[in-house]
Amino acid sequence: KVHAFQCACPSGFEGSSCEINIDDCALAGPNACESYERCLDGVNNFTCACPIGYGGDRCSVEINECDANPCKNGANCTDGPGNYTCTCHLTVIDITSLIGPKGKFYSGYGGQNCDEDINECEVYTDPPICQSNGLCVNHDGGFQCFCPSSVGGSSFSFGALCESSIEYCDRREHQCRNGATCLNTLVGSECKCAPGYKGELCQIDIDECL
Ligand SMILES: [Ca+2]
Ligand SMILES: [Ca+2]
Repeated sequence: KVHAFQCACPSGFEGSSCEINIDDCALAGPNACESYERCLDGVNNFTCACPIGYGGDRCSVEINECDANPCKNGANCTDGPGNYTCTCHLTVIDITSLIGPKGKFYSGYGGQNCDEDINECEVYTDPPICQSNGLCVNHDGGFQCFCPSSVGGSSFSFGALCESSIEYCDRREHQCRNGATCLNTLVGSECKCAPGYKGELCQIDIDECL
């Protein structure tokens, strides 16, 4: 009888000299990973080369790309297959009731990750975001309108967008007293006092006895 020998192979190998690295992917079958083609044979095990967006030992886990918090400044994140979508949180300023359908403005951050400042002063030109020829100054995450002191001579503008205007004479602090008449002027207003009164607001009762 020929002297036969048999090696006790370490696990993962076979063959008369244990020279064969067992194909663990073939053992696991066509669904070893997401597919057999993505299976990488190892020694007594296999690993999976997952397609983008999938993970886990068998690539069966759909990665939630939103877990890394890619969306900034209060934006909502929507997970997708291998990607994500940010919905930016924008401040809506609506003055359509004053200037019509073009009077809806969006302020805040834009871009794919909602981390890029929107330059509201440049984005909005027709009409500009600041009404009444107000000066627009952009800043990170917002903007500011500096309202002109005079609109059309006798009124001034106010509001976040300088969207409102009011006659100087309607300003509460400039209300004339004691039956005086308010006159709008180019730089503000003045009070035309009734007889017997004086002062900026005609608040002083003239003492005729002096
Ligand atoms: Ca995903
Ligand atoms: Ca801005």
